[in-house]
Amino acid sequence: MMTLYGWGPMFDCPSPSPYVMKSDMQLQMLGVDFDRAIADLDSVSKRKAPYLTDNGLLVQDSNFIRAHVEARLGRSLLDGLDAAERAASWAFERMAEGHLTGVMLMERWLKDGNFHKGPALFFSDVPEPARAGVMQEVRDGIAATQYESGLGRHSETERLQLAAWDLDAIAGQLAGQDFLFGDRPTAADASVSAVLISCATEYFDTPLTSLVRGHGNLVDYMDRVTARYFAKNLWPAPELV
Ligand SMILES: N[C@@H](CCC(=O)N[C@@H](CS)C(=O)NCC(=O)O)C(=O)O
Repeated sequence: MMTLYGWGPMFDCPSPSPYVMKSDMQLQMLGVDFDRAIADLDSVSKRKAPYLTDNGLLVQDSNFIRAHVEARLGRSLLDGLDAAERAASWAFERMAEGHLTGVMLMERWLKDGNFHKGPALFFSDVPEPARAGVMQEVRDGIAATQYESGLGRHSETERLQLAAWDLDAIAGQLAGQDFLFGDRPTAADASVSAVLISCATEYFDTPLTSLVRGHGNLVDYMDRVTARYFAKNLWPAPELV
């Protein structure tokens, strides 16, 4: 039996993590039976979720989770796509996860109001006297990482412009289709829609919400994906709040 480790609904999203949503959707797309359990980041070497266990074998990272399950089943979430579509699929995933997510992360973690009603909840198990210091250390680390990547050197207006160009590209690819590459979901739909849902949540005070929701086809797409994969919460109660 496979178990996917992550977190269920928070911040008016099916998971606080776009990567957990992505793996959840991809396992559903592949049609495998799996359990869901709350992640314990201290128990795995990469200290990130999602991770998967499959009869004792540990697989870390959403990309390797998909590759593992596809290899086991002998089929792929890219089946039916031609070479150009497969290339575009990977590029859209990397843009959403490697770029757009950076903007979303800064909006959630580095804006005080958003941080305190959102990611601060992850620190509820840190003893009170140490909590503020630990939270500040983590936020400083995120700010430093984003500065190193270059994203943190832009003004907020510039960052949002970059996000708007990502969203234009996704909306342009989707156009009037149900999914990114036609009428059935493929690998990139899980990755891209999870990032869109994370950016579009109205839980946080961020211009990203209206940037995503300004594209009617992206709103319909998120609704379609949510109805298909997240109609019911199958995650155990969160241990983080
Ligand atoms: N490349 C990884 C990214 C996973 C990731 O960044 N997960 C975040 C949650 S959104 C995490 O576990 N962060 C904990 C930490 O960095 O300490 C994947 O695709 O699975």
